[in-house]
Amino acid sequence: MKAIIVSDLHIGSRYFLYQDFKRFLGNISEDHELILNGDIIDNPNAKLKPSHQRTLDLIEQVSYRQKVVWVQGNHDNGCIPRGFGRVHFKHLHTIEHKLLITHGHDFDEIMPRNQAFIKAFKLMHDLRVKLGARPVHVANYAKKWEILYKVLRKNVMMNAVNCAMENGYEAVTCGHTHYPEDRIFNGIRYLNTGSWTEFPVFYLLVTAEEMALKKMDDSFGS
Ligand SMILES: [Mn+2]
Repeated sequence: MKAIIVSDLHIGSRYFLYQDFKRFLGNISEDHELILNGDIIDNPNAKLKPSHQRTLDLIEQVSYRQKVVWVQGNHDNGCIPRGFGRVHFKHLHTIEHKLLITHGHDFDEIMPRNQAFIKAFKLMHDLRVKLGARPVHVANYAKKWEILYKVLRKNVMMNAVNCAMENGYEAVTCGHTHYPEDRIFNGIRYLNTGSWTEFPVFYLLVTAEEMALKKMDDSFGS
């Protein structure tokens, strides 16, 4: 089975790189399963601008042609766009006993416990942008807070790895942290597919021979 996995598109967010994603979708071969690993929509209650709505429509079209799985994240949890093609909505997905696929918010013990802090953090970020700082997604801003960000990434990775190990998977892939990485921890491979709100963008390619985190322009011509 061949699959392509991406996460954290955040369709609807001003930072969603919709043109790049459109190009990416247009290049996926039909014999690959497309797996959208959470936070595909930024805010299910907000109306999408036409360019972002077109992205959703394209995903729907792809689902008539090949298998599309949408694994829910914390942003799009419970959000099922009405009459959305043949897309399969799931909480987690697996590829044989090779790979466990889940967004990763269930492994995050830091953010849900610190809502007040996160709210203050987001306000601070908004204010910076209003004062003229280069607008970036809030997760991108968080990366400047290195220690905090490292703790968050490590927490998600360790819990993901433990979960994979307990359930007999060789590898696990998540999104959520917006930080692409490919590591081995306690003998389990952990792959994070990053996000589509900042460059470079990544996708995970799974074939019978390999599992590889690829930068979009490695194989998709510009
Ligand atoms: Mn996200």
